[in-house]
Amino acid sequence: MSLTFYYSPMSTAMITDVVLEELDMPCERVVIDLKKNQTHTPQYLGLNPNGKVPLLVHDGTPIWESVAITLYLGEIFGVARGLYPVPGPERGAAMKWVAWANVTLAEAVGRWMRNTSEYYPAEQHNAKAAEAATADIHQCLRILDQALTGRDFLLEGFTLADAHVNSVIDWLRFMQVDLTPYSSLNAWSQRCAARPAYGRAMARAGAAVGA
Ligand SMILES: N[C@@H](CCC(=O)N[C@@H](CS)C(=O)NCC(=O)O)C(=O)O
Repeated sequence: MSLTFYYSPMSTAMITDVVLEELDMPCERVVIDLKKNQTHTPQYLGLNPNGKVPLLVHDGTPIWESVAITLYLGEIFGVARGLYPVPGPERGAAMKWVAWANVTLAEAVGRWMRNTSEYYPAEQHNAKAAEAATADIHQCLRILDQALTGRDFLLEGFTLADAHVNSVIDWLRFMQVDLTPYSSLNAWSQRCAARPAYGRAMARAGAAVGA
C-alpha cells in the first residue's frame, strides 16, 4: 500500500496529520511550502486542482478536502481502532459533529475573520457582520459546551468527531477568542490535546516552523 500525505505545518492540514497519528499510519509526508507557492506547480495542480493542502494520495488516487480525507481514513482504517464508529447511529452522530465543525462552526469563524482579521483588508471589514458572526460563534460554543457537560468526549471515547471539532477550537484559541466561559469545552479540549497522537503532530509542526 502507498500513502503520501502533502501538508504544511500549522495549516488546515493539521487535522489530517492528527488523524494519521491517531491511526499510527505509516505514510510518506511531503512538506509543502505555501509561501513558495508550492501548491501551484503544474505537478501539484495535477493532483489537486484547488492548489491547497492537505492532499492524500492513496495507491495513486488523489483525495483532497480534509473532511473527505479523514472520513475516508476513518472508514478504512479507523473502525478497528475505535476512531470511527461502525455504520449505524453512532457513525451518524460522529458525522453530525464533523459536519457541524466544518460547516456551521467554521463558517461562522471564517465570516468573523473576514470582517475583523488583519489577514483581510480593513476596507472589507463590516462591523455589523462581525457582530453577527461573533454571536453565531458563541451560540455554537454554548451548544458544544452543553453537549460536553458531564462527559469526556462527544461520543463514547475519543473519535474523529472530537479531532475535527477540537481543530476548529484550536483555531479560535489561536485567534485569541476567550474560551474561559465554557468550562466543559475547555476541559474536553485539554483532554484532546493530551493525546499522544496530537502531541506528536503538534511537535512535528512546531519543529518545522521553528516554534
Ligand atoms: N476546505 C479545504 C481548505 C484547504 C485550505 O484552505 N488550505 C490552505 C491552507 S490552510 C491552503 O492550502 N492554501 C494555499 C493556497 O491557497 O495557495 C480543506 O479542508 O482541505
